[in-house]
Amino acid sequence: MVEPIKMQSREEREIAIEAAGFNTFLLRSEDVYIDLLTDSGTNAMSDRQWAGMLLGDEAYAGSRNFYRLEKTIQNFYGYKHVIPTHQGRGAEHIISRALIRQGHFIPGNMYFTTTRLHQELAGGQFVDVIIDEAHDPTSEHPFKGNVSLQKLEQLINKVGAENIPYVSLAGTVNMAGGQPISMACVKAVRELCKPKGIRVYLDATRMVENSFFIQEREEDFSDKSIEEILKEFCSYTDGAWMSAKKDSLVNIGGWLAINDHDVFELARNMVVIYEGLHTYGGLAGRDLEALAIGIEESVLQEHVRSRVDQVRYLGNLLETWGIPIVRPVGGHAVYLNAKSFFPHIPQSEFPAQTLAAELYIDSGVRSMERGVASAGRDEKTGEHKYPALELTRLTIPRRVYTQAHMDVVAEAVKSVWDKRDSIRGLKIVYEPKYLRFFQARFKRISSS
Ligand code: P61
Repeated sequence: MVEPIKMQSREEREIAIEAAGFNTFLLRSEDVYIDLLTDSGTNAMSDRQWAGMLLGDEAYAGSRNFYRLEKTIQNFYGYKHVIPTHQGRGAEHIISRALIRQGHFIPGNMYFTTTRLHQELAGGQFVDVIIDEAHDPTSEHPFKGNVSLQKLEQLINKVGAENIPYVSLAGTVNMAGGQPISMACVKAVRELCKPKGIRVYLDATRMVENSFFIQEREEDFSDKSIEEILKEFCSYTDGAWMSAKKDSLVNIGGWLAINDHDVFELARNMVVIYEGLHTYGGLAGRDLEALAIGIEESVLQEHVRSRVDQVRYLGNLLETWGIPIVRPVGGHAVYLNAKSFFPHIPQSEFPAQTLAAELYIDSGVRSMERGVASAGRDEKTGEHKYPALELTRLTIPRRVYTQAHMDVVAEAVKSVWDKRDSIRGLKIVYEPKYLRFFQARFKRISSS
């Protein structure tokens, strides 16, 4: 199937971004030329997946597609019990409400927007225990998603194991640049936590891509398959939540998987309040089928390699022109380092948001801010949280674009790079309370 795309004039794009409050989330997709906003739900489904869509068993209860999906997740991820959800944040909501109480602390390898919000809404406080290198865009550490065991241990000693419902691990780490966590690290976290009775839960959203990096970079794993690495990694955790819209190559879907039977029962009961019956979780039977097939396809070596290599191709092109990006290039996106791109724009004037808006105006390429707008405000002081990383994400959907598209994107970024000195920052003029970056509006700061 093909879809016509529009190439608009610069003037038309100026009007569109102004109408969108300089926020790429508020653009109409019709007004976008190459869409690198996200790899979430934007992947192309295969012929097998589309064929599977015709096999939907849309029974309210006990759909055969659910049992196939359950078996597939048990097979590939290795967990005992499975609950489907409409997408990742549905699963985050349920696991957070099931395990977190007021006054709890949840250590994790860097925050993710929706994950942290659900943990906070359940009464917990997220604590970042990722290694320091993750906050440095120039560090070449091969596993920048690793947990600092020292930071984790310090937190446990300070607040007590009984106040830590689980360690929240993500593979790969989205906000750090799609950076992986090593097998050695998850094992060590497990060893530290197990005797203290602290559970380890995994955000498995891009764990297939993480497994590829383990295969490539970690000793003893080069001759293991993605499938074997994925299953071994998950075996060191007690459960996982998943946004299947990424690794699993579907447009919608998610799940929660849990080994402990009591926690599973609690979560399975909650899913009927917020998502739907526990055998469909807000999804149609056909979606469950496409997801099961997507999981099988997602672990194929050639698929993962070509996917990660395409991301690197774009990163390497940008680097040859001296454009600052997060190193090493991660699994699903190239992250422009907006602080270095616009050293004259202070972080309070949203350099990464500015870069996303300017890139769109210049070329019609849509990207996403991952900096101060995404980080939100400190609840107590009301001030912006200023993250060390101020990034603009060029996210590559799976099986959608060609290398030629990557060339166009690189040239588009180069064009903004060449005029970077003349570009001014933004001020925020509207922001909602939760996850403000999705709906906030900005205006250009005038020169006078
Ligand atoms: C993305 F700007 N990611 O990267 P849901 N965990 C992880 C994710 O990457 C993730 C979810 C959980 C998106 C969509 C998105 O601040 C944002 O299926 C590691 O989207 O509910 C989603 O899964 C949540 C974009 C989400 C954002 C939050 O583009």
